[in-house]
Amino acid sequence: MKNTALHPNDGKLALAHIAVGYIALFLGAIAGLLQAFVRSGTLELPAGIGYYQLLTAHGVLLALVFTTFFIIGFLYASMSRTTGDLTPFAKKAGWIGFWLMTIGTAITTVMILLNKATVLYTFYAPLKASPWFYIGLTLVVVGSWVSGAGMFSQYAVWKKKNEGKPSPLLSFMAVATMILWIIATLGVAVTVLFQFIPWSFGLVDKINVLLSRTLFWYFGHPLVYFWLLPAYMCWYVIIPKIIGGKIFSDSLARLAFVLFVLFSIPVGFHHQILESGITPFWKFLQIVLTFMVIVPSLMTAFALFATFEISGREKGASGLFGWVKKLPWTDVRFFAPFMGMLVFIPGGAGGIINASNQMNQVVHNTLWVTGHFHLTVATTVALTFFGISYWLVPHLTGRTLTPRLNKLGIIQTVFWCIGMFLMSGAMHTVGLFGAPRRTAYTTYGDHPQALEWMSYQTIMAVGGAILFVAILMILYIIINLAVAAPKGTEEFPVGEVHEDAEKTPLLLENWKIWIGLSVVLIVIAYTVPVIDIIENAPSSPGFKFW
Ligand code: HEM
Ligand SMILES: [Cu+2]
Repeated sequence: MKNTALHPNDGKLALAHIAVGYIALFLGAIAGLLQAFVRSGTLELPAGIGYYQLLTAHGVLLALVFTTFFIIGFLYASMSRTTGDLTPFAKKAGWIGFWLMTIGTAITTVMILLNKATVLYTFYAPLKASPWFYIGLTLVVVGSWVSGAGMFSQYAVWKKKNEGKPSPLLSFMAVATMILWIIATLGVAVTVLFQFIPWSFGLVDKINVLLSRTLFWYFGHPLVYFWLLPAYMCWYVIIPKIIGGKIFSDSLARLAFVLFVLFSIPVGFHHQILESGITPFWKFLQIVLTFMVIVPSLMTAFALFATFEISGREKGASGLFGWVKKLPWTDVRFFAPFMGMLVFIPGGAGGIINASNQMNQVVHNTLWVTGHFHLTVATTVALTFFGISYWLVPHLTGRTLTPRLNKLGIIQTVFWCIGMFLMSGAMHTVGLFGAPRRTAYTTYGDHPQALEWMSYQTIMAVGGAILFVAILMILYIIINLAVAAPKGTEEFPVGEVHEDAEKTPLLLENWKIWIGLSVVLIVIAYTVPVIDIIENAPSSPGFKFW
């Protein structure tokens, strides 16, 4: 493994992805800020902009574009760092993928801005957007597949040169993440290519709504693990190095990733608990599989705290919690992802509530759900991605993270946590009182219950404003790290495995077994209900309500 900076060409590829990701973050956050103000009744949108138009832009730009671009950039950088300079094929695939994704994003964004695709980021049928919206999304997905192919070939070349050795942990994790992504996106590709595109072009009149939603959620749940796994890469491999410790166990980390690949896909029905037309047995089965994901999640929590404690004790900490003081609290490369980890505790607990049949009835389609994913993706994942950017961007541009920018990063993290505590806390609470998500400002004819929600929606707006300040801060820091910070070398931290850890069994690297098992689970969980849906679910013409 080389320790110097990445090959400049590999660095450019990663940087290009990260740049598009941050542009999407900025645009999406503007929409988010406006939404929070509209919902509280403080703002009326000018120029005929619709609330749902903004909400579509927010969901697409943040949940789909910011995440996917950042992740692919980070994964490419990780591959180059741990398996050596990218092969010409991997590099070419990376650039073709980048341009396909960027063109797709541009088409999709323009359609949303033209108000021709106000269908929210879940694009539920029978809402019908311009075909170009779906074509843009298809290009994003196909582009990501091409990038995936580049990473797989890079990995295969390394394996061939290093027969019998386990691959570098970070590359193994990048490959696992892309395998999960490709299996998952097959579902959304099928529905978009065979259902939405022909239907939105008018080639067919009707669409099987339940089938399209089922295929969407076949993708939509693993999507959240596609966001999380790169954050876990940082937690498992990068944080140990930053805190001056070692990776607790290489095998445990790999096993956790394999389990995520297995259990995060055949579980989409937990987003459809209240959907009619799916027999309770199949919902039950998929919810049982959903809860299996708790196993690798708790393994991760265990391994991380073990790393923190062992490293603290090796530095001389004593007592039950003495190691806490040994953590580098003033280093933003540690602090931001660590706060992300902490927020994942209530975030994960909320997820268990959402996935539980009875409790889901209480929170379904309320602002509680929105509160939940602003903790998980918009805080745990986002803060970890910021934490990665603080060293990755200067590493790629040949600059350094200065003490001033480091300090600003700490303040940014604190702002984010305070803003999110207010916004997400108010969303969770008012959701329990029944306030619906995805709803513009309304008092429902001054209904007393709806009036009760208003003070919470005001707190949401205050939190949203603080978050937006934090967005401006992170952009200021990133731009500085990219073009203005002093020249120098910033480390790409990669942890080493603790001497006491067990040797890694090569079985964990046998992708044929894991992909095979994943397919078996998917076939068991989906075949019968999907045949039932194809045969019996009614079809609907399209609607345009905006
Ligand atoms: C400046 C920071 C942010 C603010 C002020 C904000 C605000 C909001 C608000 C008010 C809503 C709810 C709208 C409704 O249901 O009526 C919302 C929805 C959403 N937000 Fe954010 N948000 C922010 C950052 C993020 C980030 C960083 C992500 C993801 C990485 C994200 C992902 C989402 C998603 C996926 C939705 C759901 C969209 C839908 O229901 O179709 N948000 N946001
Ligand atoms: Cu889910």
